[in-house]
Amino acid sequence: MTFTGQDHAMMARALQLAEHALFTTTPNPRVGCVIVRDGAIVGEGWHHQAGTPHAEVHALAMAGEAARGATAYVTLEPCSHHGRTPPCADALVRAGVGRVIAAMGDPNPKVNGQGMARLAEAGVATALGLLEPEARALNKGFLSRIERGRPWVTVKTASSLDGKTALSNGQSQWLTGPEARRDVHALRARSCAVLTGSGTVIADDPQLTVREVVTTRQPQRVVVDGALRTAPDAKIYDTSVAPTWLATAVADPARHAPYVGRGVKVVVLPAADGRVDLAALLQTLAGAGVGELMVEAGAGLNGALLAAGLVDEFRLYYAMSLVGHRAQGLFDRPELTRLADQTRLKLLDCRPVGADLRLSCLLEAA
Ligand code: AOF
Ligand code: ZN
Repeated sequence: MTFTGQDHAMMARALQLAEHALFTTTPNPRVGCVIVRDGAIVGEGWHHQAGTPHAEVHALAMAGEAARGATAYVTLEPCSHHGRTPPCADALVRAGVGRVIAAMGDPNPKVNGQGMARLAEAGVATALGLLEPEARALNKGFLSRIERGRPWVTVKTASSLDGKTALSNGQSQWLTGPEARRDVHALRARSCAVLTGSGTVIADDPQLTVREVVTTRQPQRVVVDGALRTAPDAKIYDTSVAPTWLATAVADPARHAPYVGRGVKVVVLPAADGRVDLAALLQTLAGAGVGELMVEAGAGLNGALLAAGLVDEFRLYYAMSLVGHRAQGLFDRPELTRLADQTRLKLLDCRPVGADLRLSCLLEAA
């Protein structure tokens, strides 16, 4: 099917609606829906939060009788399963919608084509693939979790222009300015979880919560601490603020007790040389519904994730300052002896944020 200019405009609107819930739907995808009758929008909706009605239900409620014979634009294939809510495909059929255009199929094995099939069986005209790249980008975490069994991993760094995060004496606050900090909090707010390492917890005692932008949900925190070096009274283990995971190679329950007592979920993972298996950790997190994982860690964990091929995206903030090459860098990795071994990134976006510079990049191979 060829799509018209109006089809594009309506799907773009549906994507815009889905973005209203950027911070809140995890582990569910962000989904928007627009219902159009005779060229006019008669219903709009988006999925707000897991366990609450899906996008189509809100849009159908707004459209009422006007949904009969109308076209529904949905950013994700309508569901066919009884989950926490009944199937949207059935609701669309019942409302008498004449045509459903979905930006992309839902890879959730419980749906996976059955939503479109159910609509087609009921005589509804269907089409798939309008603004699909945009729809996939919006739900890169949900898709990664389902299609690859691991979260979409974005490593965030903040450094001087010469790529240093801290002086060799450990001084690190602050390089980048308040605008960049707010931008980082927005990235945290959309993430299902934020990952850090024992070194960062010991050096900075961070909370890794969202404070600079408005949100109703805090991301989970995950600490990689192979040898249990972090203090159980660290701020990040205050689980009254947000859930915290502790990933360790130490299997002794007696040593877990001080963390467990604070409500921390301790996961024991396979390890080599006391360093936890990061691929196994990501698999565990995906299994628990973590789609978008943001990494705010030091050069050690950043380098280990990079070496293990587990980084998808980079969000690099640069202060317009120079601190010299004796300070601490961003990615700790074995020294390269051949330039052919360099990690190449693809630049997606480059913009000033306050007085700082922000780069968004993908791993070139991704
Ligand atoms: C839709 N419209 O707006 C969304 C869908 O646990 P439940 O019942 O909320 O179902 C969650 C699953 O439903 C989720 O994993 C995804 O496959 C689909 N999400 N489907 O028709 C929506 N959010
Ligand atoms: Zn649904």
